[in-house]
Amino acid sequence: MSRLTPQDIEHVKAMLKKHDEELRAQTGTGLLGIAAEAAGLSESQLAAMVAETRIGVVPLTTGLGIISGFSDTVQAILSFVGADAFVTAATDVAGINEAMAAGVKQIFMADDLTCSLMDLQTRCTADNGIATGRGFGAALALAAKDIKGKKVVVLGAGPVGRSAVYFFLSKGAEVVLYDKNPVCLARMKDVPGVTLAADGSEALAAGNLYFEATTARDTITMADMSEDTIASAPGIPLGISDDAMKKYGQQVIQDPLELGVASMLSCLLAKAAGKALK
Ligand code: 2YC
Repeated sequence: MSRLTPQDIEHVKAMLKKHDEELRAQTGTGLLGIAAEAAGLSESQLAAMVAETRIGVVPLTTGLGIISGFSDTVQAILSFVGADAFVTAATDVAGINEAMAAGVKQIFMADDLTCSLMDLQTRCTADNGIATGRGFGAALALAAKDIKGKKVVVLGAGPVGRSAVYFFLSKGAEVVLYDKNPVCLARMKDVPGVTLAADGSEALAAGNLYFEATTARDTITMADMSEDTIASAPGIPLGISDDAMKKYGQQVIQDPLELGVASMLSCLLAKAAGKALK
């Protein structure tokens, strides 16, 4: 999983409204609607659930430490989709205590390995990797109108890619999957509806709906794209080459944190309401 840099997220807060409009143009709905689709909720159901939240975002100094702007950006994304969210003044355990004293219902925390939103009442949790796979998967499915019976190409079989595979399968799509790590790829070999590709080119040749969830650059280039391509690309750094982005950028769904955090919220609230995420 890639660790964000302050540069990755420095413009997110100021661009939230513009990004929401871009997502609406690409998928037919905004950040809240995509997050709802990711969790199997209607937008109005999610809006009603979000209105009942009170989320403490607690900065953690463990390991490689604080990422400047990370907690504030998470808080801005949660607030943008209607949550009552705040960043604790204290970090680490003191921050958790501060959140408890402030009567929070949920806590958001991220160390170097795990990023999680937790519901104190139900003890449900939502993981950033799993939610990001569902959120970017939902965005691709919405942008493609209907993926039932269609082939979706997934590059990257890590936590995000695998979560997206299961989301696409739940929507009746077929998946062609590639990961350069044969161990990661082999984990998915017996999943019904999943075909393993021998390399990236073979995978990309299988269809024009792309899901890019690798940590490599230039996994998708100009030669792989056309005006019919739709790509959903959570991978950091962006896997789509600069020249392909220049020509086909409107057809690429991407952001460093917004869809993942909004989908963590929707997946947590769905689970806390007893809805099993199919
Ligand atoms: O500022 C803080 O509280 C830091 N402990 C946050 C570290 C986050 C590390 N994880 C990441 O950068 C990415 C995020 C997209 C979420 C998952 N991995």
